Parts: sequence; C-alpha cells; structure tokens
Amino acid sequence: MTLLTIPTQPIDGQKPGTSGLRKKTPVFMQHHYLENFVQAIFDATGGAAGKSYVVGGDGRYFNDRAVQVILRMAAANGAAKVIVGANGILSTPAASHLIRKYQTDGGIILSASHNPGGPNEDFGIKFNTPNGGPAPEQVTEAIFAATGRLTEYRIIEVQDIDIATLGPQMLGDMHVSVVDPVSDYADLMETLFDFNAIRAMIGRGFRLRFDAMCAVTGPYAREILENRLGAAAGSVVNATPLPDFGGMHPDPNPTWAADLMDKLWAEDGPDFGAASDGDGDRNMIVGRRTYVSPSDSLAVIAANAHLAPGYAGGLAGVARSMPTSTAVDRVAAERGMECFETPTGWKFFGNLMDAGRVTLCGEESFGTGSSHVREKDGVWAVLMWLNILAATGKSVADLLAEHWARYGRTYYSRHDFEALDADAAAAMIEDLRARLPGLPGTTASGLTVAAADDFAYTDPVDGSVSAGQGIRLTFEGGARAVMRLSGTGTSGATLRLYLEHHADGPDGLTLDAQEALAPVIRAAHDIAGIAEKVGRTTPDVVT
Ligand code: G16
Repeated sequence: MTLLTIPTQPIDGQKPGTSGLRKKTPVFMQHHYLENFVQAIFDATGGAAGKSYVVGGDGRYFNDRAVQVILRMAAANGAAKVIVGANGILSTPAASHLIRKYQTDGGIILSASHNPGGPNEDFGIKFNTPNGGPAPEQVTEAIFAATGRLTEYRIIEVQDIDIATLGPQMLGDMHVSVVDPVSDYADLMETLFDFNAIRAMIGRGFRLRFDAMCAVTGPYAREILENRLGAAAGSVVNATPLPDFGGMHPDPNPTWAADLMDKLWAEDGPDFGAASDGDGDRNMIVGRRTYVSPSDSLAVIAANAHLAPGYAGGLAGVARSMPTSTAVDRVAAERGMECFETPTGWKFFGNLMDAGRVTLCGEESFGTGSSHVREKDGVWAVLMWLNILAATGKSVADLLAEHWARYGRTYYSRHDFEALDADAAAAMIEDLRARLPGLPGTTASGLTVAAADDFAYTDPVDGSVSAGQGIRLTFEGGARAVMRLSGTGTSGATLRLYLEHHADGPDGLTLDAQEALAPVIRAAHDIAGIAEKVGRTTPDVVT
C-alpha cells in the first residue's frame, strides 16, 4: 500500500448548488474531478486526520467507484474511521441517521437525488456536517474556495476494498466498518411510529403500493413495509436499485411516477400509494384517486403528527421553504406553534432543528421530514401517513377533505420550464428583479400586485443572511407567484414558477388546481414576460 501525493490544479465550476455538487457523470469521471472535490471537502473542514465519516450513496452509476476513491483518500488524509453502507449503498436519510447515531465528524453522500443516473446522466456528491445535515452555505462556500486553491490531493494506492461483506476491516491505519444500510434506519422508524396499529390496518385488508423507482428505497421499503408491517409481497415495486434506475427518472411526482398514478386511479386500485426518489429523501403521497400535494401533505402531517408515538408530545414548531404553500402556516397559527419560512434547500432547516425550534419541516419539492434526522425522509413521510391513517381510520381522501374544510384549501402548483438558455433565463430574472420596486399597485391580467420582493432570509439562530432566494409577487386577494431558477440541474437553466391561491371554503374547495390558479398563472407570465424572454408558454413539468 503506497501513500501518493498527486499534483493537481483547480477545476472550474466545482460550486455546490442547492444540494451539493451535481454534474453529468462523464464530468465526474474526468481525471482528478472527484478527487479534487473530495480533497477540498477535507481541506475546508480542518482536515480528515483522526476523524470519522459515513460514506454511501444511492447506487447510481459510478457510485461504487467513487466510494472506493473516497475510502482511499480518507485513509491517505489520516481519517480514523469510515462507516460505509454495504456495496456503497445508503439512502440520504439513513446516512444522516448513521452520522448522528455514531457521532461521526460528518459524511459524504453520493447522489444526484431525483436526477436520472447512468453513464451519460447525472452524478453528485455532498458533504454533511456532524449534525447529520447538509453542509450550510458557509461550509459549501469554504469547500468551493478550497477547490480553487488545490495543488495536490492524497490517496493511497491499493486494491479495491471489499465493501460487500459486513463487518470491520482495516485500510492502512483506518478502520472501515461495512454496515447493513437498512437495519439501523428501520429500527429508528420503529421508535417513531405505531407499527402495531399500521400492521393491524394492513391485516384488515388495507392495500398499499410503494414505487421505489429502481432507486435506493427499494430495500428499505421492502424491509419495513413488507417484512415488518406485513404488506403483501409485491407491494413494493421497482424495488431493486439499479445503476441507471432502470431508465426511470426517479423523481416522485405525477409526471415521472405516472404508473403509480394510473394504479391509484384504476378500478379496485390500492388504498394508498407512495413513491420515493433516487436517494430516498423525497416522497409523493397518493390516496385512491386522490393526489396529495407536498404542501398539503406537510399541513396534514402538522395537524396530525401527535397521533404517532414519536410525536405524541406535539411539535416544537414547523418550517417550510418560502415557495412552499402557506397551508402549514394555518395549522401552526391555530396550534400556537412557531412557523418559519426559509430559502429553498434542506440545509436551511438544520439550525432550527438543532436549536429545538422546529420538529417538522417540509418543501413543495416533495420533501418532508422531522428532527429524527437532518435530511428530508421519504420513507418516514410514508410511515407518518400510514400511522395517521391507522390512528384515524380515515381514507386519504377523507382526511384531505376534512383538512380543507377546517383550514381552507391552499390551491398550489409548480410549473417547471426546463433546459432554458441559461443566459436568457438569468436575464429574465434580473430584469424582473430590477422592476420589483415599481410593481406594487400595477395590474396584470386583472390582478393587482400588492407586494413584490426578492426573498432574503436571516437565520434566527446564527444570524447569517442569504439573499436573492426567489422573486415573490403577492396579489390583492392573497394569491402569490414565486419565481426562481433551480439550483439542482446539470444542463441549461430550469425556471420554477410556484403558484398559490387560498380558498377559505366551505364552497370552492374541489376545483382543479390549474383552474383555480389560472388568473395567477396568467398574471405571472405577463409580469415576467416568460414567452418573450425565454420562448416558452407551457411548462415541461407540472406538480
Ligand atoms: C434539493 C434540496 C431541496 C430543494 C430541491 C429543489 O432536493 O435538498 O431542499 O427543494 O433540491 O431545489 P431546486 O429548486 O434548486 O432545484 P434533492 O432531493 O434534489 O436533494
């Protein structure tokens, strides 16, 4: 075994986005690309000497090679121990749990989340801090700065390490512990939810379908839903993680999980459906002929979480990302809970959870989670819903209808315009930003702008400020449109247009969301000039 110090040079563009560094797989496979970024992580966080880490990923193409490189680099940089999921597999929430459980100095997670995987698709890497959460902006900026200063990286030359066999081994002076990716996580779920009640509901004939989309949650869902909770064999579909996700786009939304939607709309379809994404942190919840928008899911969970044993004492507070609908705010107001509005990105919830200010967090981007880990958690959200259904004996449709009857319905939709010319998209946002001060009082498509700003967030725990987090247009009558460019794409730009409109009820709660939102959709297009500036009139994906 030889310790090598390899000369290198900074590589442009290694700047983490909303959630780590995401690029096309061939970019990551370029000479030194992964190695440079890993060395920058170590350099920017005080070095790896004597430290311990968790390493794993969602199993996408290049995951296995990247894990070997990271282990060899951790050993060469003097790390004391690495805990690695068998075959390099860990869902993102399971990795977060292991970091916390074994109190490591952080973790390196390999995933491009909901982006497709494969030799010509996407790959990603991110660093999680010792609290188990995604590195906050100060840390990702330090990593980016370190990528610009690199002159060398350290790695040991050695045969591939056996990461298929569970148990301890040594890599030079570094301990490597290969762990079952599922068991610790599944045990944690048993402490939070009433497995007996869910098992009894399933025993009474409740049928469910979980679509793992050939991504990382298959083994987790099989163990928990089928083995521990007694769902019929085959309830978990697309359950084998594949390097290219079987060609699927593992993004749990009605567009990409269309097969699940079809099954839930079919005659004699199951009572409950759910899907998760590449790395297991996202979720989509569907009832029989009932789609639950992520914002509504967050609000329903906020109103009912106390029915799950792990949350019986109530929630300390809730948080949502700014573009997420205000449905949860209404629950928080009624319960007297603090409710925080943060920028897009799970990393912004970490301080609030660490400070004990919030228990439950959620985003419109199919992310929901709690302070049991510091990542959003797809399987957790599914179990929370199952626990609520078991405790109330209600269907998803009834639960949602009763929620709307009590709190009103916040109609919500996100329109994505993908693969835009990056310069044109940035220019459109810049132009809009420049016009914000003049917008209040003006009218577009019959709606009058009441307020217009660019969202800035001051973290209430550490005082850090994050500006430029999305353009907000609020209209008289309360409708809202938000626009921002995605920070997770790997080619061109994606414009996200988030739309909401609240109806108090009791009438007008059962409209089609697009119909209810039609006026605010028109106004947002008019004001931003989407057709004129980026040449699009219809979105590629609607959620
Ligand atoms: C990541 C972040 C989320 C964010 C989402 C969308 O999710 O963790 O907080 O809401 O991206 O971000 P954007 O709108 O910038 O594309 P994931 O599941 O991709 O890690």
